Amino acid sequence: GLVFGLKKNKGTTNKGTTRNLKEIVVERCLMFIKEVDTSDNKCDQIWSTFKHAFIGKNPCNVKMGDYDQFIDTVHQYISRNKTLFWSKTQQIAHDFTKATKCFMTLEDTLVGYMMDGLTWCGQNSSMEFDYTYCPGYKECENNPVSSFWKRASMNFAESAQGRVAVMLNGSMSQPFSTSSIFGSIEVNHFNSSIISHVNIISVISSTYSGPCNSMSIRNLTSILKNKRINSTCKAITVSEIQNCTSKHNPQSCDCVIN
Ligand code: N1C
Repeated sequence: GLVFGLKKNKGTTNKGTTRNLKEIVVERCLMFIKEVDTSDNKCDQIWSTFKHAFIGKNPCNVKMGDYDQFIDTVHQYISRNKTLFWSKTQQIAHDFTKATKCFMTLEDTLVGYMMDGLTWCGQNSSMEFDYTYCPGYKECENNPVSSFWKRASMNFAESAQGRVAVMLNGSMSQPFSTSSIFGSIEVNHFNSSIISHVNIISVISSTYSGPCNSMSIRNLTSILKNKRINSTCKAITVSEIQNCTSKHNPQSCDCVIN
């Protein structure tokens, strides 16, 4: 079975809007600006454009485009050669970026950091949040949370430059899936004039599984090739990654992704 990946909220009952949503989001925004990125951002303005995207709307009718204004309000610089994408490897990808700081996932940018792990939705004909229930992907595709992550991912992928990396789950039958956000949105928004190379990391549980020449990963390679983007693939085990990240030396960046 899977020893890593996305375990949060799958198959469990839906929750409503996270209590104290505004306080949490604004506090995270202020903290991020203070500690991580001192760029010119106004957290009250960011909060109001975020809220504007979904408040007063049917929570099954919030689309990616509803977050356009929010995305434009957040000013975020993403350094070259640092972007890490992932699909079905949420936990290990974030453990890696937290331990090494060599790469940035969407959650290491202001947009993703503010909303990580939260739930939100509004209601038709009311200016209130719904604290009892928010629809998930199974109820309707155009829900506020899913549309947010799609829109944020699109922006993140468009701004990726230089050598980028993606961690896929090599223990699954389809490590690269065209129905995932990575496969359906991010890859399609890679800008081949600014991306020079994609490092595909197939995360596996043992050295005998999930080679890079599976149909699924070859499909990703050929999609990238059609976009004139070079790629290489390397299989690495969960324990190798954990060994690399526990050393805390500058070499640990190259140890996983090179
Ligand atoms: O559908 P996925 O993975 O391929 O999406 C992952 C991909 C990453 O590269 C990220 O840049 O898209 C971005 N992304 C997030 O950063 C993110 N944080 C939390 C996409 N989704 C994100 N979530 C939630 O996890 C969101 O609710 C979405 O539906 C899942 C997708 O996870 P996945 O299927 O493992």
